[in-house]
Amino acid sequence: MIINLYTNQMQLKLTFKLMALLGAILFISSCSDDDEEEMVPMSFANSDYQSAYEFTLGDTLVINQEIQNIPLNTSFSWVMGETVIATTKNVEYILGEAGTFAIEFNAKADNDSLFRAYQLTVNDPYELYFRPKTESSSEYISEIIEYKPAPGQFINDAYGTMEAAAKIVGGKSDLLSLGAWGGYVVFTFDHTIENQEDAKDFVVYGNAMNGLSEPGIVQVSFDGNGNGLPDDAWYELAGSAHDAETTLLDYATTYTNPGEHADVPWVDNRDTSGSVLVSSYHAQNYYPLFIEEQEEVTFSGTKVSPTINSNGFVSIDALEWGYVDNFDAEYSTYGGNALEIDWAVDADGNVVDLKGIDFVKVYSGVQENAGWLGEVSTEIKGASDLSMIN
Ligand SMILES: [Ca+2]
Ligand SMILES: [Ca+2]
Ligand SMILES: [Ca+2]
Ligand SMILES: [Ca+2]
Repeated sequence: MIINLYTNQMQLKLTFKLMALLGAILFISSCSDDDEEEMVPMSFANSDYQSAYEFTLGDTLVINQEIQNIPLNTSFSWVMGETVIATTKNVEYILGEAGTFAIEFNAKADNDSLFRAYQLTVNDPYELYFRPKTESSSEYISEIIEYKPAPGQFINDAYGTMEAAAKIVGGKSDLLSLGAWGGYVVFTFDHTIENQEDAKDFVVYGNAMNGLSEPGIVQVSFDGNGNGLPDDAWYELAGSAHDAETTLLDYATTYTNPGEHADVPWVDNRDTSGSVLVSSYHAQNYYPLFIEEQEEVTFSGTKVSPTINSNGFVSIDALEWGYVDNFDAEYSTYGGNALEIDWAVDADGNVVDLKGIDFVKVYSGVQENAGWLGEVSTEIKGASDLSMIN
């Protein structure tokens, strides 16, 4: 009996030990299951990816990575050539240098990592599309791309027709009126006008005289996509009055066709209205009858306000510099206004770096009825590449 009792106790102890061991094994095995779940390596959601990119200088490179199972404390890096351009999962980077570059993306965790390589080509549009002048290049305008004057006393008449616009090609002896504020002409040359360093670059000829300035505002554009069309970014040459208190930026005015010889009503985007007043000296409808918009037309840009003196004889003072048909200090030297491409600013007023320009837009910068002078309206007689006339 004693032996039996002893044996039973032994069996009981053995059973407890086995159960404890089993429990431990179960515990360990369940723990190792959890570990395996956390150890699933990170991976790209997409196995195929675009590895080669082509951009234009100034574009923004954007690549978004989709990655699964990213462990905590994972660090990311994008290296372009030798330069770290981002330390985030996705990259957004403005390309400021032309050339061909290798890009490496790395994701690194304690016991895991991912890698991808890319090839990037950044094109300089000036290298691709700059049209240098040659022996046979003309210094003058080669083509009128668009002529859309605002209403004015010369519009639909001698100086305000499509025929008049065509005449300022190739010379500087004919006159083209742009009408009241906003009316414009867009032209090009047979080569790119180079931005000469520390020197003005092109001249626009007008009919300004002392006391008779009608400032026109100039915008420029480079054919950055090389298609020969002015569908690229435009930049305004910020003349001396660009930041003046009396200057209105983001200005717009809509003119309505009166359908006859009558004052042409307008309303601007500041809820001001007025009219381009007709005179008996010009008996035609002042509204441009050859443009597409025959009900009403809207122009937009900057409005400047030169001083108009009306003590007896009306006269209009020149703005200091940077405008067309404007009798500034240099006007007599050039017989027109010499302009600097470095004056170009973007819509936020930031200076832009242009190596050359293909397209020029000139628009009337003033909205005033100046007594016997009629509406203040910019006239131009042509334009030339200043580097070819010195
Ligand atoms: Ca220059
Ligand atoms: Ca273009
Ligand atoms: Ca005029
Ligand atoms: Ca004039």
